[in-house]
Amino acid sequence: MKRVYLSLGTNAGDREALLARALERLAAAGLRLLRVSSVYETEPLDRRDQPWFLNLVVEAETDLFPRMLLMRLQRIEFELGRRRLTPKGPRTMDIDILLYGDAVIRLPELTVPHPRMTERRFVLEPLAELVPELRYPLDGRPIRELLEATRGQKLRRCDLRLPVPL
Ligand code: PH2
Ligand code: MG
Ligand code: MG
Repeated sequence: MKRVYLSLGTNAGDREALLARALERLAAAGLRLLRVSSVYETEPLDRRDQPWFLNLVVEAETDLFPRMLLMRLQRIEFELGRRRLTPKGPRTMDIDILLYGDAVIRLPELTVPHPRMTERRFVLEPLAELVPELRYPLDGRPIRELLEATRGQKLRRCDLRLPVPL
């Protein structure tokens, strides 16, 4: 059983409903959900000319191997309407593997820890909420320090808290 952290993001369609549906699908796809962070509304990074996102982080346990986990996540993205038309453009659901136990994975289709997680406040803020003592596995930097460097990125914590399907 591995402890995994996933980042969910959506900026197209009924974002709140999509997050709730994604959590249900995750729970049905071989993941035991342990905790879900607050929901954050976040300014778009990379391509800035697109709507703001809702983002959150999920802590879960799974027996799925990384490749199989990735395939299940991609299937959920597809079922929730994701079509890869414009790279980095608006999407109904993006589910990324941030951490998979303490594994370091470098496959053509999957890099873990997620290569850009250290620069993204929309990942670090919800992740720090769940694991404030976390250090980035590759260099040991505390998450607080990483967060500090992303203060310029705009976000706000939303009032809603999604139910964790068990
Ligand atoms: N995902 C991206 C690119 N930019 N910006 C925010 N705020 N949230 C995201 O989830 C996000 C993004 C590519 O996956
Ligand atoms: Mg992503
Ligand atoms: Mg992705």
